Amino acid sequence: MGTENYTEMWTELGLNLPAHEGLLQTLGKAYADVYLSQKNRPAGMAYLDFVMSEIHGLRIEELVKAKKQGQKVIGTFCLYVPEEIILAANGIAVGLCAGAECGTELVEQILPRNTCALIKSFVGFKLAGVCPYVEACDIVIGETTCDGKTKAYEIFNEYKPTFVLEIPHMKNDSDRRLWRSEIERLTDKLEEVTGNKITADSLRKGVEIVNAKRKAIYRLNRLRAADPAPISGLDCLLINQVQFYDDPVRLTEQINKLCDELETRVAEKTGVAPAGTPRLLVSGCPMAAPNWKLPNIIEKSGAVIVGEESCVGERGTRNLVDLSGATTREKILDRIAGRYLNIDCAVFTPNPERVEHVSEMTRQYKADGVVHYEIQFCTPYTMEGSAVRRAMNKDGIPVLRIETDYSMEDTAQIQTRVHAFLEMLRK
Ligand code: BJ8
Repeated sequence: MGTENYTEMWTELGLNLPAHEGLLQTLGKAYADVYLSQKNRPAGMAYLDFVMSEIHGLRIEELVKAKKQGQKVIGTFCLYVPEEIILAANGIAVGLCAGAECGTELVEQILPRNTCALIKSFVGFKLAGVCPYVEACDIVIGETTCDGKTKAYEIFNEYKPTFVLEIPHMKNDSDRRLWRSEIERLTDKLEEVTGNKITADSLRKGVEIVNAKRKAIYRLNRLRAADPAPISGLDCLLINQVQFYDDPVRLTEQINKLCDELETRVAEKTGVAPAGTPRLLVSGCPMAAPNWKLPNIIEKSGAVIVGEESCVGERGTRNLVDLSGATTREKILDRIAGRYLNIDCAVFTPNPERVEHVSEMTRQYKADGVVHYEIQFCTPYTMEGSAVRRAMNKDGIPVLRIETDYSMEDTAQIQTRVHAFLEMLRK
């Protein structure tokens, strides 16, 4: 991860330079160990390697330049915040959820210790002054999803202006009306922050850009049904993580190019691992960058991940906004609201769609087993773990539940459990 020539920019953004330098070194080493050590990677992953090498450099330079030209940067923490509307206001969306331990001592002075690692991480990145994305943001949009996030935004607002969207926890008609009015409130807020009017045309353009990105990622996912799998789960996870930071049009082009290459690999039966390698689906909590611990253990143990049922995965990309017949601003916002309320996050009750989706994905991607990923102290996904296990067992698919955080202390223990699970699958 390069540090050349960006010191002035990082200073202007207010980063804590020594701490930031330490973070870049740790990240660079982790990326080399986890990603660059993989064998038989598609050539198209070179673009992602480049993006990662410049994740705090070139991309931030682009954001800073855009801000100087009057664009606003809008930070988000959840799939429920529609990127389409941010684009329609001529804003730039960046996903801020963080996937590494950072500033833990500072965080634990203001948040309970038993808060999930993802929440501690995004607060920690801000308190430690090491995230140029959050520093570049003009505003962040939070949401009332789980209790931890809902309350953490009150505190986060003391450090960065935070606008909180109310997310219903059920999907009845009254919830749909509430959500639709929240979409209107978000639209008003974005118009105020950016100074731009959101129109039917700008919404249509925003929807087309985001639909194209989701279609490309979905195309990529479908290619993973092949045996041998043409690309690793680690690489697909990276693409899902980078899509929250990179320019959406440029990334879409690169993913489509990668898919062209993968189609050839599938036709030639070229894989990242031999045919017959155990195929696993990972389901559960989101894995925000640079959270690669569990997939790295799984794939280095001799399995291949063929799908992610997660917000940094297919839960976030599978549904498109249907624009057919929607010509007015209101109609397009209706469609956007409807698309987002289909997301089957575990904070909803009841939430049978998610379990059905896990089951459908195991069939589509021919998974031999499911690893259910639960971030410690995440009540919604840990609670749903038993429902996922019961449903998969009915389908004859074994489930391994892993509850962990972002520390590396339990790596050996998880390795042992993953090895035992793979042994059982091979019998
Ligand atoms: S739509 S999954 S991105 S809320 S892991 S912070 S749930 S305690 S991240 Fe999420 Fe939106 Fe739902 Fe997706 Fe809370 Fe659980 Fe922590 Fe979580």
